[in-house]
Amino acid sequence: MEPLLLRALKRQPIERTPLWIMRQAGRYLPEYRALRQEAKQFLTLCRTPDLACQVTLQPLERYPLDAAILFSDILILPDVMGLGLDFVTHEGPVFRHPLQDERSIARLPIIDPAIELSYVLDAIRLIKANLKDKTPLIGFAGSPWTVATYMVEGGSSKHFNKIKKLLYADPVQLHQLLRVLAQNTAHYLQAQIEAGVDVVMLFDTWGGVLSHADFLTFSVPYMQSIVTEVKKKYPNVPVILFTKNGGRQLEALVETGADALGLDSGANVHLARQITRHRVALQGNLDPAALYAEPAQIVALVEKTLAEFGPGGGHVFNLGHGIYPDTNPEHVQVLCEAVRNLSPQFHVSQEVVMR
Ligand code: 1CP
Repeated sequence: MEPLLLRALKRQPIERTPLWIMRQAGRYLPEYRALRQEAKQFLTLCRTPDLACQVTLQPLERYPLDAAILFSDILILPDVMGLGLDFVTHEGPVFRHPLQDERSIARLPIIDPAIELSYVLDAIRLIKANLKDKTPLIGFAGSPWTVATYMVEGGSSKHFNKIKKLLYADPVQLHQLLRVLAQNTAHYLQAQIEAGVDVVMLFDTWGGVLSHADFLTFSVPYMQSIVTEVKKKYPNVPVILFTKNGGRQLEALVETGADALGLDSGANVHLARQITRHRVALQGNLDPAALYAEPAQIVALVEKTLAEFGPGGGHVFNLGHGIYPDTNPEHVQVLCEAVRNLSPQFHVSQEVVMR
């Protein structure tokens, strides 16, 4: 039988709700901090398959999670497209060669992931060999719009002035950039699948900063073209789309042909169920800050979340966004046990649910 996560993403009947955690390998784990200190640079972890593999597996050694997620970053792609990525302490990601003019956009290459991103593909093969088919592996990339914000802003941004200026002053250039990114991203995700990932996810972290009309123009079509390209070659590999603050955009996201949509903690789950009408699975959406609560309260919040998603398949438990670095690792164990213990009651036989 297929792993629980894959059956849930395909909206098949399941016996309990699967759980994985965004940023499950990361700074809240002391063993991650130790490896990170040894490697000195975050990017060294990403570029060294053995280290990326070790970090990917760390949370699975501690917790009974239902998926592993490749340890990498959405900004690895623009790095190898020639922008040169650094992570600066207290500043986050910074590109040495941000996109500043038409020429720099026109020069962007179509890359061959087997060459430029071979270290990611090697990491995937190593992780898969270690997971021994028990636990599925999630591969990922950023959405073209989200990655473009970093490429044009030069790093993280609060107000997105530069990319919004490009959007209004020269939309043709922005579309050109998004087209190249969509093509590279589709090839990159196909290569990740060839190397062994079982599911792919697109992180559209900044889709929510666009107006509804601009979201339909500058984010959705490029995610849709990636879904189409991936599905053409790998129709059975589930694709998850996660637009942070995308609760208003669910109909457009369903129409991309994705198998599942991630919901952030602000999303109205009842409304999301009504809009999506079981055409996709839903993933989420416990507030990452809920893990600051006492164990008994965490259990109660898990039950509340499960009840909001309601009975039947098509739900993958997750946080609404990445886990915070100052989360108590013992509280993650509480979360795992609560989802395991409380979710079976939401998956009684179809017959009972129908009545
Ligand atoms: O050790 C450290 O200090 C590095 C912190 C870190 C980590 C652990 C960064 C820097 N990236 C990652 C790994 C990462 N990034 C994963 C690994 C798998 C996992 O366990 O989930 C994933 C899926 C990502 C995806 C990612 N990177 C996103 C999308 C998801 C999200 O959080 O919204 C984004 C926006 C990034 C960019 C990025 N990389 C790192 C940071 C601090 C940031 C965010 C910068 C910003 O806020 O603008």
